[in-house]
Amino acid sequence: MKEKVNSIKENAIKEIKAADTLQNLNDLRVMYLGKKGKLTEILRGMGSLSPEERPVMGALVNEAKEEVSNEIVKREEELKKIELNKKLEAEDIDITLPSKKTRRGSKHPLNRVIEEVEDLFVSMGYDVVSGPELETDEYCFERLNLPKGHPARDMQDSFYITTEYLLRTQTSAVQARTMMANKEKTPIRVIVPGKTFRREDDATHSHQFNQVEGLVVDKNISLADLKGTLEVFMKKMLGQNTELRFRPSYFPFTEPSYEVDVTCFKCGGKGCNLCKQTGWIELLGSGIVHPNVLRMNGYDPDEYSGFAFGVGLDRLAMFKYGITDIRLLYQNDVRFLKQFDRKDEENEIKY
Ligand code: FA5
Repeated sequence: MKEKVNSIKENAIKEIKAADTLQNLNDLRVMYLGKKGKLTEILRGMGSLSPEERPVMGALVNEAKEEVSNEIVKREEELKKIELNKKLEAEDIDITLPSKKTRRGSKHPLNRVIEEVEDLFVSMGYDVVSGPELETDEYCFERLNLPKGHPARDMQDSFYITTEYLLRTQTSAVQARTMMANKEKTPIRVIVPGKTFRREDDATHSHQFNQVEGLVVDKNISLADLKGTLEVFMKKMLGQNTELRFRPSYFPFTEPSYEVDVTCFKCGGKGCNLCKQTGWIELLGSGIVHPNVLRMNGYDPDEYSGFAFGVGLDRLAMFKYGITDIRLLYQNDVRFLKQFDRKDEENEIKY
């Protein structure tokens, strides 16, 4: 029996040393030390021994079990190390490989134009203000010298939500809001970029478009201030050679009023389908603030005068980037948007 114990032990130690996985090792643990394991079975069979032999054999088997168990622990440590090294090798990262390129979107042409306009006017001392897109009839029309039933209301085809509320047709609504909000009735110099809405739809008209309103109210403001400001504005945005045409027009909230056209960028003034053969494209409306508007919004027209303008920002973007259909600005076609790369944003963080 003694030889049997020794031979089981030696076999066990040999097999444990040769085990090449933790699973393998565990199988050996069960095979030799488990409830039905080879060494445990010998302990069970000791009933047939004499009372003197039993403690001797018991001690021998327990010693063998301990040796086998120690051997298992040793091999387990070795195998764990081997497996960890294998894992580390498999997960090895080559930090010298080039990184995956992150694809970045480009800034929408309209946002570029809006930011450029804001920067220009802020540099000239203007404040940038905003107003609600869902506007009341009072601010969109009445406070701009357009009482209910005024024939000039037909100039703009509006989206009414209720009889009192509409989607604003013009950023001019914020003219009245700004004058009313200025309780001390001090001079005003603001621009208002924002969305506007009308029931129109063709290559140069969209049902949703953007305008930037300009309003200056102060003492001794004249037409020369308006003209000078618009010249600086347009030349900065469209280039020093840009030609402007001031065409007398009518807006109920300005007197005199002008529409300002710019040479058609598609045909260079020769006449084409885009400019309806006129050689010009209308870009903005403007004028000297009507005394009624000043009065209605709390300014004394004998003391104050002002100028105002409303520019179509979509048209401005079309001019600047040579876009011949306004609808492209709202379709989110990546092939179109991708063309506006980020080369003028050199100061931005590069990835
Ligand atoms: C106005 O909206 C006036 N509020 C402008 C104004 C402001 C006049 C201050 C006097 C003083 P008008 O309807 O002409 O004016 O529109 C101004 C500009 O908005 C147009 O010249 C054009 O560039 C742009 N615009 C008008 N309708 C559309 C449209 N449906 N789609 C795209 N742009 C448009």
